[in-house]
Amino acid sequence: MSEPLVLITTDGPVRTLTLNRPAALNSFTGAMHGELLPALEAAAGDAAVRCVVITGAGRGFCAGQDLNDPDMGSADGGPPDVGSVIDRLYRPLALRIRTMPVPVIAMVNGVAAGAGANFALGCDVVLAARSASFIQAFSKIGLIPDCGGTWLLPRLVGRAMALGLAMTGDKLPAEEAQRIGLIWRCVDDAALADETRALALRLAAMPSRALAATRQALDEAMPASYAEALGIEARVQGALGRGGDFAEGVSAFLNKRAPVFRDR
Ligand code: T3D
Repeated sequence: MSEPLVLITTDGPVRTLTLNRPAALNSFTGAMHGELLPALEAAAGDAAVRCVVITGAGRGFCAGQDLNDPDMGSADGGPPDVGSVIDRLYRPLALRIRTMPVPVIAMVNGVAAGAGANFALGCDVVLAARSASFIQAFSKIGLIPDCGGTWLLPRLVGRAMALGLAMTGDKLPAEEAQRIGLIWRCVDDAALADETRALALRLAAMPSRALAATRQALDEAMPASYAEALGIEARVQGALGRGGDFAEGVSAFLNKRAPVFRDR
């Protein structure tokens, strides 16, 4: 039997999905997409999962689209229908990450290039090994940033930096990525797994519904006016206020005990 292209492991409330094509730096094939999206769906539907970690096997995180994948080609042997690949495979993946009911951590263990970089950047928290790097590799093969890159990059680092990264396709070391605010943090390679586990367990113990709503509210408020953002906050906060986690959080605070959050 062939190895799974996405390894799935569970550590208490933390579900880890490991992209598993190390010989090709875990680049995306149609088959790998075919395992990844269902693995995310399964994590989203499992009430016991309260945080998801995504990482790569071997020395890389993900080198983007596998440029050898026959799924890239057009059915009639003409030029590849890249738009359809994006629509069929990357769009649902990027949207799924952004709508998970629990926090998603990208544990970037090595190079993240092309759609692999933007897949990581679309996650809620990006923790990278100091030796890792981020490459907007698209311009080198005549494409634009995809997997959410056109939306994410200027919002994370501003237009000037986004254009510089996207046009040059230069390799950005993890330390520099942290310095410019592209990622949350970079840590020593040897500490990456432990630091990620500690953060994942910490987030898993927090109110999942509020964390997912925080992501949603930030994304909604991004293009909104100040007044509209205040309206979004009132609506989202109103819904959270009716949930069990808010009652539990307040009760735990008043009774000087640790809260146990359950909402998802
Ligand atoms: O349909 C569509 O195309 C739409 C979707 C587009 C989304 C995209 O992601 S477009 C961007 C695609 N990605 C790239 O262009 C990156 C290509 N890879 C690289 O530039 C380099 O591999 C890296 C800078 C990421 C790493 O360089 P390095 O020197 O550390 O490793 P390497 O030797 O280049 O790669 C190691 C192996 O992985 C090698 O195979 P080999 O020679 O040992 O058998 C290499 O061919 C393979 N590999 C790396 N990236 C890809 C890949 N194979 C297929 N596709 C890849 N993207």
